[in-house]
Amino acid sequence: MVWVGRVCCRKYGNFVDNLRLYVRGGSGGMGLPRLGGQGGDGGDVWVVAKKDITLKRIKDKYPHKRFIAGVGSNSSVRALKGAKGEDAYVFAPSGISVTTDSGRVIGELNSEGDKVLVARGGHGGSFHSGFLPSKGQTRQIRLDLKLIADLGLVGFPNAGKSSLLTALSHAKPQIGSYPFTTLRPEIGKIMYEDHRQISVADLPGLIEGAHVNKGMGHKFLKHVERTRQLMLVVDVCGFQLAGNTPFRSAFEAVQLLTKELELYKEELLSKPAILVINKMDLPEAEDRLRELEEQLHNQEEFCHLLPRDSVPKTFLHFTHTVPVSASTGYGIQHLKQLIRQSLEEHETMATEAQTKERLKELRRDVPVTAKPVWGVPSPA
Ligand SMILES: Nc1nc2c(ncn2[C@@H]2O[C@H](COP(=O)(O)OP(=O)(O)OP(=O)(O)O)[C@@H](O)[C@H]2O)c(=O)[nH]1
Ligand SMILES: [Mg+2]
Repeated sequence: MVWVGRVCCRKYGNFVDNLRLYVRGGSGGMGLPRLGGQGGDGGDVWVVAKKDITLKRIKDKYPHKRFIAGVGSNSSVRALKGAKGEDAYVFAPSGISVTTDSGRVIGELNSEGDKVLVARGGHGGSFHSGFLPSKGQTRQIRLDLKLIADLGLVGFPNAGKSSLLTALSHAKPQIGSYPFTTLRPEIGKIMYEDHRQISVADLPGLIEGAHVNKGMGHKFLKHVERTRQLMLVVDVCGFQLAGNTPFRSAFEAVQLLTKELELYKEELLSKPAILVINKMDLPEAEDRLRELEEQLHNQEEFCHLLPRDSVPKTFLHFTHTVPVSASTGYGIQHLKQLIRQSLEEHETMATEAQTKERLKELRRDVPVTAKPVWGVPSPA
């Protein structure tokens, strides 16, 4: 049996984990030489951590990605001291580090309400400056989501996430035949022969209702936000949490996990995801795998198997679907290679997208009509 194919139509998602912004403090206001009046200072630009914001939302809401604070008021006979310009705020999620374009850290946003000053406003004109104002600070800054790992393991309890991490890396997480063996994330590193390392976060098991804080709930889902890609792990023979909860087949598990992610934050589904079908050493595994394969090829058609409100709005399309056995090691080497491939493809795409974006910005800054250069005759 070899089924390590792609069940994929949309190749990669568009999860945003970093963002480059143009920020400019406001210019100061003019002073008033006749009466010694002082212009108002320009407004400052701040990045502020706020709940329920994502980098993607900032990108969508401000496609130009320019944040410019207000200009200070000029000094006048009525108000010798001009008013300060209005501050501009960039609301961002917490778990962000704010850096300059060259990578120097300006500050970090770790919890809601944290603020980082990214561009100072110019001074208002006063006696000391001959009543002339100064311009505000201008900068390109980057907001980088602080990731805990490249890959995050997502699955129902007992799917074998910790066993898989053990098979892939040197990590030694706790493994148990009871649900919720893993209670907090553990990071393992997959080592490759050329010394490349990829970090994998073993996360607590997800259960139906996690988005409303059942099981490990939000605490767990928060960690999923901070990994570059997802690796869904299902038991090929299905899963039942307890005697009084329904049995879920592998296909149902995939959809229910998708639904939980969707209900918590739809954007999580735009991360590239690999599907690992574990426990291929079990006696009925081959038959169950064939069934799952067919169902994944026609996800919509098989959704009647699920309760209506558990059907996800959009189905996950995996970059790779890989049957393995964490116990026997079957498929593990291949999975290791696919993980690397998936991350590298995504990195290339992200770099290409960034280059394109920079080019677009450069084009915007260059005037449309080129000026003639000295010594070079301009075309008649
Ligand atoms: N037969 C078989 N059993 C496996 C395999 N992988 C894991 N198991 C068993 O499944 C049970 C659960 O494994 P864990 O690795 O603890 O599962 P988990 O997904 O980390 O579980 P939680 O931490 O509770 O979410 C253990 O008894 C493992 O020995 C496999 O490939 N084949
Ligand atoms: Mg575990």
